[in-house]
Amino acid sequence: MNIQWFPGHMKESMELLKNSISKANIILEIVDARLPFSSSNPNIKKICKNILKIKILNKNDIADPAVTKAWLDYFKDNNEKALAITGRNPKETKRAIEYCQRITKKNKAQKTKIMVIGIPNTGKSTIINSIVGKKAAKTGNVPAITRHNQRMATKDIDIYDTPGILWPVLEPKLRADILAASGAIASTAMDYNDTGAFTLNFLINNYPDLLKTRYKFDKISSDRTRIIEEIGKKRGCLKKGGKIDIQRAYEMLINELRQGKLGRISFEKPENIEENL
Ligand SMILES: Nc1nc2c(ncn2[C@@H]2O[C@H](COP(=O)(O)OP(=O)(O)OP(=O)(O)O)[C@@H](O)[C@H]2O)c(=O)[nH]1
Ligand SMILES: [Mg+2]
Repeated sequence: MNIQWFPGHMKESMELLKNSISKANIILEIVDARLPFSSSNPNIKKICKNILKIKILNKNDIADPAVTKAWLDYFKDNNEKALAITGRNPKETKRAIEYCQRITKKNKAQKTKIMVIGIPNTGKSTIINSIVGKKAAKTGNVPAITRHNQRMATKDIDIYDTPGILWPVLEPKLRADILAASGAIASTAMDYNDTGAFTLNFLINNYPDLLKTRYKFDKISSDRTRIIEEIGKKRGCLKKGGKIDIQRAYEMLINELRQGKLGRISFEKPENIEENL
């Protein structure tokens, strides 16, 4: 199945973002640390114009630490400012804000105006709540929770939350698959069998030991169907009559991966991004 998800509200949000971006003197682009390339909206560069931008690699707590380090080196080599954080952790978001304040070199009397942008479900609203110290913005574990721009303020900063925005054609397929597996695509726009098969294959090729440990396999079978059936059996994903519900088993696998239950996993490395261009 071809994955596309660009509903009307995202198109409108993009227009609004274009018209409101100049309110900011610094932009935080929140990407998912597990997929820092694929989770960066290719249209963002154009609209950010000359405004200073920092890439925040969020959800670092569930990304592969060695791969995150490689990404930070990659961004540094490409003269892009980037920080890896865990957005739920106020100490880490404070570090991000202090960094913003340092590099905007603001006139002390003026507030730093920060616009937080990115694709759906990367943790924008969570980061803002952690910065302002209260649950000011609505958050959730499904994409497209934030639907409007919202300004929050502290003594020193104004910070704007914005809706997550994708782009009209998610290509190539590998990029769309990675986005779907990570949780950036609405469940109604993806097929759990397809994304599940992609995810299982990815884990077998890249993190076989994590898969073995989580589902208590002695070895990884060469038969993919058997593996997902075993997972389904272990998680009680059964249909009437005791047959394994493969779709539910895939959904379970994807959800456990998204929650970091298999361990710290990254979907892409800097040396592979050509595959996703
Ligand atoms: N593991 C982990 N989960 C996080 C982190 N930050 C946010 N989340 C989770 O990611 C999910 C999405 O968080 P939100 O803050 O609603 O994301 P958003 O980018 O505002 O999403 P939209 O408004 O839909 O675009 C929630 O389940 C958060 O708890 C983090 O640093 N680590
Ligand atoms: Mg939000």
